[in-house]
This record gives sequence, structure tokens and C-alpha cells, in this order.
Amino acid sequence: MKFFRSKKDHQDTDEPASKEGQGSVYEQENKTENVVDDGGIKETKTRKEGLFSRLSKTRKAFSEGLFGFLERSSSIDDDFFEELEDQLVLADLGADTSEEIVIRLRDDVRKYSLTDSGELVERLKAYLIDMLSFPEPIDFVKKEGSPYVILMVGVNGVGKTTTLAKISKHYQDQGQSVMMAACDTFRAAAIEQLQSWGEKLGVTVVAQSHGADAAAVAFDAYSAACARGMDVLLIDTAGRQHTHGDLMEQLKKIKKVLDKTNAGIPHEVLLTVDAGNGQNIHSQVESFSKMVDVNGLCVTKLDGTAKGGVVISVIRKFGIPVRYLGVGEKVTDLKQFFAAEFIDAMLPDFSSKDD
Ligand SMILES: Nc1nc2c(ncn2[C@@H]2O[C@H](COP(=O)(O)OP(=O)(O)OP(=O)(O)O)[C@@H](O)[C@H]2O)c(=O)[nH]1
Ligand SMILES: [Mg+2]
Repeated sequence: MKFFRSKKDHQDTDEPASKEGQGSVYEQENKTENVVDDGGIKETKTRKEGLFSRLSKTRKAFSEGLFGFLERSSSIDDDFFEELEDQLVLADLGADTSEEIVIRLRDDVRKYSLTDSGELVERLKAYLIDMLSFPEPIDFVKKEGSPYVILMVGVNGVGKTTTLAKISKHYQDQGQSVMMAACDTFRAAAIEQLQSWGEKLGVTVVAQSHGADAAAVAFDAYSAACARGMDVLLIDTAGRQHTHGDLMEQLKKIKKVLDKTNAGIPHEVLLTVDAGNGQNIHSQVESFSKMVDVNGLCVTKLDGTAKGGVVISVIRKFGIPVRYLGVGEKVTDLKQFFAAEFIDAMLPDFSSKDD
């Protein structure tokens, strides 16, 4: 029998693999309807409109090498696993995660005498979903007497301000009142950029002048948000290189001032990272976490050609959940992160041709 000549019909599995509990919100929000025939490829309506279609370039970058390799392979031996590991590293999964996955797959092949390429990919998907699964995200917690405060941090140009605007829209769509704080007092025109988003979204922006103390702006904004009984306060901050000590200290000060005002705020410190930065993201997560206890990640620019595997390696290494994915420049181009949906969008069903 030739290896990797699957007779299984993997095309029937358009529904993403999901883990009980983890995928339930995703499944509820993405009930599939209308099957659309798109050039011979059957896609559900959900897939066409959702993350699957937005990640088309990333999916290609992520899975093309891997699938090409599986198609070329004719047997499972040590060389096969070695190259499989290389392919996972090339897909930006990082060396440790790739090694861990290959160890698990090796075990499976031995234990279950696997010879089916489709089954191997399904197992790979299940392991990835397992690695990425966190308890369902708490999307919004109404805090007694305090708005829900989110501090946006990250290096320059990764998409912090745009993501902040997208998150504002996300909460507004749920009927929450939102206020913004312009704590990027460093970059010219940053305040105006946030004010412009505020105008578009009908959100009040608390700002001082260029060069003002960012922590003082955060304090003012928090006081104003409390006084007006706002549900959510989103704080924009200046982009800073994680290696820049003074700027990182400034970020710490913003957090300290907020925490003094009301212990436990900000409720979320969201580090925005650009998927295109690949494994560099690891050092960003490390440095920002040390300074401000990052408890969530936003991964932007996944609509581009980034491989996206870094999402997997970062979660694996730091145990910090990814909360949002940026899939374009528009205010609606934001997706909440669900492991099963993400893996489904990154790894299409694999089926090999019959002889
Ligand atoms: N394609 C794409 N572009 C994005 C995404 N998110 C942000 N951008 C673009 O990235 C550029 C920088 O976005 P900003 O939101 O200003 O980034 P920032 O991190 O606030 O930048 P600084 O404040 O200068 O550090 C803009 O052109 C955005 O439109 C995304 O998910 N996809
Ligand atoms: Mg900005």
C-alpha cells in the first residue's frame, strides 16, 4: 500500500474541528448555512465571510509548504519527521513547539499505525487547537462603580490605535458606552488620529496637549469615565521599542497611577503585535510582560502574507491568550480569537489524490 493515498473523504469536514467548551461561542456565532460553490471548492457561507476568507494569504503562507511536503512524501520514517519539523518551523511555529508536535505525531503513528495523510493532518489540527485553547474569553465584565479599563501597548506601528478603534466598535455594537484616552502624547498627530476615530465612532476622547504626561491623561480619563458612568475606557499609548528603558518605565507609571486610583485596573493590558514580525514577537511579549503584566494579545495584519504560526508559538511559550485578530484596516476588520476557528482558517482540509 502506498503511503499517503487516502481514500477518506476529507472534503466533508468543512466544519472546524472544535473542542467541547472552547468552540461553543464561536459555533453559536457562526452557524453555517448556504453552501456556496466557489469554482469547484465548496465553502460554507460562514467560511466565505469569516476568518477563513480573510486569512487566505496567511493560510497559503502557512500551509503551502507543509501540504506540498506531505504530497511529496512516500513513507513515514525518520527523514519524514525531520522534514515535518522543519516545515513547522518554517511556518513560524518556533523550534520548541514544532518539536513538541512532532514528538506527539511520532507517537501517534507508532501507536495507531497511521498511514493516512488526512488523518495525520487532523491530528495535527487537534493538537494545535488543544495548545491554543483557553477558557472562553470573558468579553466584558461590568465592574461595579468603574468602567472596564483596557490599556493598549506595543511597539511602533503595529496597529495599536487602529485595534483600539476596532475594539471600541466591538463594544459599542454590544450596546456598551465607550470612552477613549489619548495617552500617546509622544508622536506628532497621534492625539488627532485618535480624535478622528472618536469622531467617526461617536466616542468622547479625553486628551491633553502634545507632550503632556501620559499618566496624568490616563488619570483624567479614568476620572471622567467614572463620573459619566461609562462602561468601557480604552487607553491608547505611544509605540515604544521594548528595548527602550525610559519609555518602558513611562508605561509602568501609567499602570501604577491607574492601579492607585482603583486597585485592579486596568482590567486588561493588551499587547498588540504585528504578525509580520514573526519570531521577534517573542522578545516583545517578554519585555512588555515584565513591565506591565500583559494579559492579552492582539495579533494584527493577518490579512497579509505573514505565516501566522507565531500565534501558536507565542501562546505556547507565554501562556497569554490571544484576544483579537486584526484582519484589515477597516474598523470592522477585527475577529475575536477562537482556537478552533483559527486553526480551521490556517489549515484547510488535506486530502490527497487517488492513484
Ligand atoms: N492590513 C492591515 N493593516 C493594519 C491592521 N491593523 C492596523 N493596520 C495598519 O497599520 C498602520 C499602523 O496602524 P496604527 O494603528 O497607527 O499603529 P500604532 O501601533 O498605533 O502606531 P504608533 O502609534 O505609531 O506606534 C495603519 O496604516 C493601519 O491602517 C491590520 O489588521 N491589517
Ligand atoms: Mg498609535
